[in-house]
Amino acid sequence: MFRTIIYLKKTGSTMTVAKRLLSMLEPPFIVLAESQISGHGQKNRKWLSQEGGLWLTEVFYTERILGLSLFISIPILRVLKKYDSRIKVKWPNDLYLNGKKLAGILTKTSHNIAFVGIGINVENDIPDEAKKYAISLKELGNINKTKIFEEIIKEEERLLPVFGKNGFTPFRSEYEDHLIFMNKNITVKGESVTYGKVLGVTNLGELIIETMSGVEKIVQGTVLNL
Ligand code: BT5
Repeated sequence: MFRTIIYLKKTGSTMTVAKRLLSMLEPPFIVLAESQISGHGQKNRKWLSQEGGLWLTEVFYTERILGLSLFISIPILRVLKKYDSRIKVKWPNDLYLNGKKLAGILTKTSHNIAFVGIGINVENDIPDEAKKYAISLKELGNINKTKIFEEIIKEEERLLPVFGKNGFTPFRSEYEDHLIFMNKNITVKGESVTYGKVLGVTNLGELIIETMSGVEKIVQGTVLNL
């Protein structure tokens, strides 16, 4: 599926390049960079992107938007788990190891086109000031970035048709099995702040929380506990 891969040594952000390339290139394609100067997450939060990490944006057509951002964590989780079985997912789609962030995913959609930004700390060192919240696979030993990239793309290409046909539903229980804070109390900041026990996720990817005033489903937000 992803036969076109644009490789960049250094760029601002693969997200920005991918959007610009859309006027010249037919999806699906991938923009991959060795390093990014202005890598970003949601709400323009800075994403540290030194050489050695896996930084890419995938662009592809999709008829299905709901559940996409949670679904994308599944092929990545499956591949990374081969290297450390303790890897967990923090709703909606961050991957964590030992309570620290290993990978972040940024999903944007425009009509029926998905822009999926994936950042994984693989062979990069984590700067001292970020060591309290970030972790790299490098700490587990010699792990090859290209191999991880190829494995993720292969797994994603295998699973995307399943997602296209059935949505997030077939992946929901696997996701919940790896969900950090499952059955624990958390605080989520979305349109408002919600406190309660995590019961799981819906087939559309909403987080289900049992609060003092009943069960709530959260469409978008940030879990504040990590
Ligand atoms: C994300 O945002 O987790 C999505 C990150 C997506 C990055 C990829 S890299 C390729 C593509 N091009 C881009 O410009 N972006 C995408 P968010 O949930 O907003 O998390 C951002 C927060 O993660 C920051 O505020 C830091 O706390 C933390 N962080 C920043 N850099 C990190 C890193 N390298 N490893 C772990 N945590 C990091």
